[in-house]
Amino acid sequence: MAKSYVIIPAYNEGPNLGAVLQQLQELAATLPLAVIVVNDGSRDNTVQEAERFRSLMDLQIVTHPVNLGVPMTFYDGLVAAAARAEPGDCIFIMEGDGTSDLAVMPEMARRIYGGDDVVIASRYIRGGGYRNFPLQRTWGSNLVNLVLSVFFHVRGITDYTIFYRAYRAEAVQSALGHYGPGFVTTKSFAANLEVLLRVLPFSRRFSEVPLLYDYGLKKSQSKMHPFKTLREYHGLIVKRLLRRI
Ligand SMILES: Nc1nc2c(ncn2[C@@H]2O[C@H](COP(=O)(O)OP(=O)(O)O)[C@@H](O)[C@H]2O)c(=O)[nH]1
Ligand SMILES: [Mg+2]
Repeated sequence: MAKSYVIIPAYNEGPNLGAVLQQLQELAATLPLAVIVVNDGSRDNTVQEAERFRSLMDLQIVTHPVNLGVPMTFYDGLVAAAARAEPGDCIFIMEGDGTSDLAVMPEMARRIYGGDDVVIASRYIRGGGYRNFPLQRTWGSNLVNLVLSVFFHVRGITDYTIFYRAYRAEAVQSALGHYGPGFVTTKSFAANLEVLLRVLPFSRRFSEVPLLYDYGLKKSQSKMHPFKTLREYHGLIVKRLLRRI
């Protein structure tokens, strides 16, 4: 039977991670899944929170002794998942802060098992949206997604910056094999767009499910560095225009 591998990047997510893993443990009763927590040099109780679930679910904890940032976390999480997954399995990336609504996960997995290559939890389709998100960030996010959809337009995709996505394992495995350690070159949250661009050449079918992104669920501080991220989105657009990516 097909299985889902759920990667959770976690940096100082002690206040949220227990609740996220608890929900995943409940979901595992109906959706066969394995969780891969990539603890990125957290200085709080993130590891202890994850360890509580070791005997309760299929849980792998990958630890970076020091904080390496989101791009290396994606890379190591994807490498770990790709090594274990069958080509027809599903690989998720979600957030560790409680904002990735697990209610949509079964539908995302169902679509991957049905032949989609990438399924995105989108804030920009009917039924999706933002709740309790700071106004400047909502505007910023809208604008960035508008710009990215112009430069990177992928049919079926409206949300280019959300972490929460499902990938067909085969697409991830092919992309990792092709790019090797050069899979991620960015240093900020823009890595999320880069991951999408890396799997694109190995993917044909894209779809989205609506996500209500409720930032009020988050109990930890944001680790987004807006300027660094924007600069790197710009860098990826330039590379795209030069046809280097
Ligand atoms: N591994 C790792 N994860 C990170 C890092 N920074 C943020 N994250 C994770 O990436 C996700 C998004 O970060 P978050 O602070 O929630 O950003 P925001 O929701 O955009 O404000 C969360 O699951 C974080 O734990 C980091 O340096 N390393
Ligand atoms: Mg978040």
